[in-house]
Order: sequence, then structure tokens, then C-alpha cells
Amino acid sequence: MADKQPIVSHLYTADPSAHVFNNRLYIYPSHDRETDIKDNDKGDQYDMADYHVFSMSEVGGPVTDHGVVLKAEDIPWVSKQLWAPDAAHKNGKYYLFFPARDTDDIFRIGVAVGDSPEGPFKPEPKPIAGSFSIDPASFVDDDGEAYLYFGGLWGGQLQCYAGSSFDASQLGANEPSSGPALSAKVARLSDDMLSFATDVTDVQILDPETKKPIDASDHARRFFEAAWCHKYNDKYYFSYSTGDTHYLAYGIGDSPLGPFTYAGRILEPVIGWTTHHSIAEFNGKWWLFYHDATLSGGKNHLRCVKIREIVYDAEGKIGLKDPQPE
Ligand code: FUB
Repeated sequence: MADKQPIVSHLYTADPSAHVFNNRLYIYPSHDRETDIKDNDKGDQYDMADYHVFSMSEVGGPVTDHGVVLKAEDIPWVSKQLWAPDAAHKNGKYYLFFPARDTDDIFRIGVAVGDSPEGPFKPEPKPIAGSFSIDPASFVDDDGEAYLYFGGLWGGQLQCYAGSSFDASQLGANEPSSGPALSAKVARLSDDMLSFATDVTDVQILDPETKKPIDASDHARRFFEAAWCHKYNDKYYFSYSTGDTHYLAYGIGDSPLGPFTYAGRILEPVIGWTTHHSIAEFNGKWWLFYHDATLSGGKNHLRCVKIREIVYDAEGKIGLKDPQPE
């Protein structure tokens, strides 16, 4: 069976965050670019410098590239590496959340504001106070409260925040090998979406049998990066990448703040090291937005966004509508 086709092939794209705004599907991805930097665990080869926005009126229909909506040189605090972004809509404005290294080489999360889902987005002059690490994902609940999830291990620097303060000795390190796994982070956003309204807390993923947090040694199930939250039938679904085991996994909970009980895998490994996704309902169906590296013939840092339909069973468990090819 042929694999799904990339949504666009004129650019390399990755880390797709999908939202439906004004009855149109918008995708906010990373924009991968060619580099001579060799692959390493810090992810230096992911050397992105700008963002494009894409939209479509139906899955499988024509895709509009809205062009460059934000670039690194226009963001005062950024030195390099515009990694996986996400967008949100509130108070009539659109917000683009993005991670990047600051001038000290530390990942922070910034926000840029626009009047349209297509951008352009004007960056705030400083990163969000108290933010760190990578892969911001926003979730606006039905009551209007907005949350920002974030975090990523290894090159994403989350291991530097395992204790009560930043530990620079862990830059370039991997993660503790035992004890509870390091968690993704979440904070509620302020009403203007520009700052954290609460402390940053752990997103706990619990083992369904023991009800205890997943162990750090359990690389097939522990959080690595690519947080995403969506709501289905009044339950909150927290999905994520397991990184070095290359799965997209998820847990289900009763609150956007967790805890989430591990519920299984959404996607098996794809071509390319990273796996990163989002989930959204559009035109009455549920979709998984993800990437692989097929467009570049398997180069890890040159990826392409694809879309698959997902379905829920009677217990609310997620499955792919079409089985993933071998
Ligand atoms: O695109 C750069 C990084 O690769 C993302 O931030 C991670 O989630 C991984 O996909």
C-alpha cells in the first residue's frame, strides 16, 4: 500500500500543529532547511530560521502556502533554531507560540500576535517569563481557559529542569535513567495569552495498572517531546512522542492539567528519527497531522507533513482509520 503523500513538496515541513479557524484548516509547522551540520543528540541539524502557515478547505484539497509569517531575524531575543510552533485564537487575536534558543543558547518559548490565522505575526520583545525547553502546544478549553504544554528531552534541554532550578551541567546530557520519567510541563495562560497565569506544573502520565508515573527507563512509553492536548467526549487526551523509541503515544484524563492514564500508541515509527504530530477535528472527521522524512529520502532534519484519519473505539481509544504500512 502506498504511504500518504506530503501536503506540500516545495518546502520541507515538520511538527504540524493543526487548528480549524473560520471553517478552514490551518497548519503551523516547522520549516526545515538544508544544512551541513551533522546529526547529533542536541539536534543542531534542525537549524530552522522562519515559519510558513498553510491552509486548506478540505483534507486532500489544494493547500495554500501563506508565505513567511515570522522569521528569526525579527525576534530580538532569538539566536537560532525556530523549532516546533503552535497557534491559538482568543479575544479576536491569533497567537503563534514558538521555541528558539536565546542569545545564551538556552531554549525559551516566545509568542507572536496576529490579526489573522494566516499571519503575519509580530513577536513580543522577550520570551514568555518562566518558559523553558521546546515544543509549545496550546489548548483553549470550552470554558475559554487556555493552557500551554511544553518540554522536550536531550536537545530540548528538559533534563536541565529536573531539580528545583536550572542545571547547566545537563545541557548536552540525555536524561536520568531511573526513577519517575521527567514530565512534560503545563501552565495556564493569562487572559491576554502573553504570559503564564500559574506556576508551571508536571503533566503526569500514569501506568494504567500501578497508577504510578511511567518510569524513566520505560522508553517505549515515557514522554520525550511533542506535547499535544485535545478533547473528545469530555475527556482530555494528552499525546506525545517517545523520542528514541519513535512512537506517538497518548494518555487520557479528566482535566487539562492531568494526570493522564497511558492509553497506547497512535503511530508506529516512521522514516526519520523524529516523530511529532497534532490531532484535530475537521469537517466531521478526526485527523492526525504528523511528519516523516520520505520527501528527502530519509534525511532526519528534512521532513514532510502528512495527514491520516483517526477513529475512536467505544472506549475512546484512538486508532488509525487505515492501517499504517509496513
Ligand atoms: O523540529 C525540531 C524538533 O524536532 C522539534 O521541536 C521536535 O519535536 C522534533 O520534531
